[in-house]
Amino acid sequence: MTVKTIETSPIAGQKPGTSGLRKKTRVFMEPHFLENYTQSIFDGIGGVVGKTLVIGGDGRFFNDTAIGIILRMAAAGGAARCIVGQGGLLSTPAASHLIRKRGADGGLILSASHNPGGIDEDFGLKYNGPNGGPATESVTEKIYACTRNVTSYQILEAENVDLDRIGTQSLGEMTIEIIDPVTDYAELMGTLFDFNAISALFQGGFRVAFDAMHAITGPYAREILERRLGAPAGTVMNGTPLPDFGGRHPDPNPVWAKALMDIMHSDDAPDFGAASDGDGDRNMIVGRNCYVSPSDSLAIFADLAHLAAGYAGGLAGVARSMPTSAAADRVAMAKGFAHFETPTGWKFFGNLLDDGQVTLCGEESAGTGSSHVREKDGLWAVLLWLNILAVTGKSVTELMRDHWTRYGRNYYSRHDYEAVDSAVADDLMQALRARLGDLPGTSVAGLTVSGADEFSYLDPVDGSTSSGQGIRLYFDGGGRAVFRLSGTGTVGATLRVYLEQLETDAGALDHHPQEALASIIAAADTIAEISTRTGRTAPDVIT
Ligand code: G16
Repeated sequence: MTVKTIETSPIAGQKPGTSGLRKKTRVFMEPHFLENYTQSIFDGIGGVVGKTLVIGGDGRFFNDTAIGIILRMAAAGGAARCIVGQGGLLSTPAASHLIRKRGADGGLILSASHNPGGIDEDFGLKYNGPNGGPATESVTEKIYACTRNVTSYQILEAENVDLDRIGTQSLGEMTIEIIDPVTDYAELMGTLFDFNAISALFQGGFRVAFDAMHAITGPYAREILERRLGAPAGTVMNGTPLPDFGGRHPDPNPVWAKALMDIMHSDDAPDFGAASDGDGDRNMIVGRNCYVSPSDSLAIFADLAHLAAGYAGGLAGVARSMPTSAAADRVAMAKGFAHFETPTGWKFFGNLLDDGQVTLCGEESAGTGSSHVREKDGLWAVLLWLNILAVTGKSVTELMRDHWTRYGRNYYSRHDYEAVDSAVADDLMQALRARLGDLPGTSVAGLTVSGADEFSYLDPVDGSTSSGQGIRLYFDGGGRAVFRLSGTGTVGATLRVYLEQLETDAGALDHHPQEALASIIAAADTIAEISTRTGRTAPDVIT
């Protein structure tokens, strides 16, 4: 088998976003596109000679072909070993766990997460470091620099690897180990949660509906919920991963998981509903007639995670992304542990987790996780909820009501305007930025702006600074609106507007969030001139 060196030249548009590089699948399939980016990852991390890499993806269209190419390039680059999920499948949290458990030098995860899959939809590739977490900003910058200078890549001339055959095989000098993608992860979950208590809950007739959205968590959820915990067959819906996710958008929110929302709001609703996304790191939690916002889910965990064996010793601290509501902060302050506010992107939690400063992390974008891996983890969140429900004997609705009564309710919503013309979105943000100094004191929609700034983060562990991380408006009365452009879309720009209002009046905890936030929504629209600049009269997605 010979190593071929292929001449190439930089391809524009290979700047990684919030979580790796995401593009239309057809773009990834263009000549040299995947190869250029893979070579840039290898070069950006100082080469792969003698290294062990974990490789897997969410099974979307092009997953297996791309893994074949990456394996031949890793072999050409001198990697010692690649650990690959059978069929090329690994959920993002399972990949993170494997990197850590096997002491690997890093991993390549193929996914565009919650974005739809298929030849005309989205594909993505990201590098995770030896701690199992997404590449830090500095590594990402190095990779990006390499994409702008790449002149050639190396690839082994060889037959494609059989990704379905468990066991080891050789590719040139490199060893490939094909493993079951579920086993290690399922065992880890068994160490964190009281499986007996959750089993007993199921035996008592507690019913769960888990929507795997034809994405990666199907096999994991079937193994853990149905086989190990004894939930009835059929608990896991849409459990077979499909290359196009069955034509659905594998994003676990009330819009894209509407079928589950309908079940949970029906007369015969199960006790607990949950969904996970394309690569298994996001989660949606729904009780009977009770949607739990991701920010509230993090706050519940901050309050009650100690009820699960893995967290019985208490929490070091909790971190949330800046746009996430402050509900978890209120728990941390009441209980006396640390809380942190980071930019959007799981990579920003890595240092705090590695340094032992936090145990739990969460984001409004349907992500919660803990120090057990360095990614957010959809099934982990489902199991922690089930563990808490089993120990307390309460329903989701009762737990939420107790929580709001004790800590107050941070009414919260995110409004997304998708596929906005990029120049229009940039202008909107720039115009807002230019007015930050003038806005305090102005009144709009009956609300007075009390403060306005752009979020900048100083990492307390490595001292690095990340600026330009979202524009914040604060209103008298404790309300907040945040504006930022998504770093995960593939078409135009997605404007995200995050809206929050704290309510502590016990008689006002049951409003619909859109009603409770009506004034802030109106003020945000007027101040940012959303309708006039974009021509949109309503958001495309409300979470
Ligand atoms: C990724 C990141 C998250 C981030 C989310 C949304 O999630 O890992 O940290 O919150 O994107 O980012 P943005 O608002 O820039 O679109 P995932 O699940 O897509 O990998």
